[in-house]
Amino acid sequence: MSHDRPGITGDVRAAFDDCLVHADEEGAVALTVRLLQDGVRAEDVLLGLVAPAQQRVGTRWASGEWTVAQEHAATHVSERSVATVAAAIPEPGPAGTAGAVLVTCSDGEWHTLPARLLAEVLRVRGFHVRFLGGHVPAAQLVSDLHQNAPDVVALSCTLPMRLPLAHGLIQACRPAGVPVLAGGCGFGPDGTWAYALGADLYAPDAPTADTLLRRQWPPPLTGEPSLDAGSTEAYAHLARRRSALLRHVVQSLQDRFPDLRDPTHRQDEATTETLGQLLDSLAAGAFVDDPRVFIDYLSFAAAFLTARSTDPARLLAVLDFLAAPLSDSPHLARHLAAGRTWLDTHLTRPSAERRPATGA
Ligand code: B12
Repeated sequence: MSHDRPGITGDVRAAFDDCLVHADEEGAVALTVRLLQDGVRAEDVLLGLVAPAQQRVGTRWASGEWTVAQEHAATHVSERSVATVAAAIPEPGPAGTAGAVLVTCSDGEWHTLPARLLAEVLRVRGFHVRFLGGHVPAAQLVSDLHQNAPDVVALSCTLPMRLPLAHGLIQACRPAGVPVLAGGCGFGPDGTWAYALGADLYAPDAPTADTLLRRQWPPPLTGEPSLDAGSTEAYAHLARRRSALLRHVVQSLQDRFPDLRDPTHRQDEATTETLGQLLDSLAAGAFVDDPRVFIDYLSFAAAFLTARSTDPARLLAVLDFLAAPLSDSPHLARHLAAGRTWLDTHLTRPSAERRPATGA
């Protein structure tokens, strides 16, 4: 995505960043209003200012420079700015004169800002947009489809670990005959996983989405999932045992690293959440049969732990604890081994300290 957009100068970017750093909502809103009054296009504010600033927020949070609270405050400021732009976008003609797009995230997905940016750009470009936000279960989506009859569902996925749930949403649109346009980093490089799940279209960004939608409107229902039975069975195998596996890994980890035990149980919650995400990433990787999903999560987790002064080699121990219970699924064992190889190669710990892959 190009950052060089008319009216979005280095000074403007620095001023907006400053608003994010200081959680200055009023300053961000005033800056946004001024840019629009100066004739900067709404789309350029959304994609040339807010989106890249939000990506920098991600870098600051992941590197430990910012706390979660700072990230939340900054994201809220970005959301205020998007809302300010949205309020200035003229409504498209009456319903029926422009295409109707329903923008949604799958369940388990709370990254609503990327979807909202898409929604507003499509609105600027003349579509009628209905925005459902984050964490939408398939049954709720279907009921909304019946009530509001959109021409297209635009599905945003940021976390690859939510791919199986995104698949549920895509398939839920089928009986209603509504095509699905997929987008967001969670669908992988070039939208590989969007097509595997049966999406009809994939676009890496909002302008490309607009181009694709206008090329053939409404888009035909061409998507066909290409998941093999072994992969979905391996996913289901892990999903069925998720709770028991999670208990086993949390317990084993706390036994090995007593500092993780916390009498107030506050730490337990964080450990359980992280390990749950690790299991979901392994399951999602098995589902689309691509080791990059699990490796992508391990790479995030290793960087996240390192930035918070926790030895990322603990991830190796986690994979060891999973090796025995998952050895009955060659599919899952293969994805686990790929993750272990990645950690072995990328963690800079003396190899003598590492435990063998089978040492559960
Ligand atoms: C803000 C944020 C959050 C906020 C979200 C708030 C909100 N209202 O959106 C909160 C705090 C909820 C959050 C939580 C988590 N987050 Co977060 N988050 C971010 C952050 C910093 C910014 C996201 C964002 O707005 N990006 C800016 C937009 C503009 O970029 P974009 O996503 O590429 O979207 C554009 C295109 O992809 C496209 N697009 C998007 N959707 C669609 C859909 C269609 C149809 C189309 C055509 C196009 C399209 O258009 C968008 C606009 O240009 C990112 C860092 C980052 N670099 O993005 C991490 C990030 C996404 N989060 C991450 C993680 C890990 C998490 C957590 C798991 C953390 C945790 N340990 O709990 C949780 C998961 C919560 C959940 N279940 O969803 C990781 C994901 C890593 C991975 N590969 O799995 C990231 C990348 C951070 C990092 N540096 O590692 N997060």
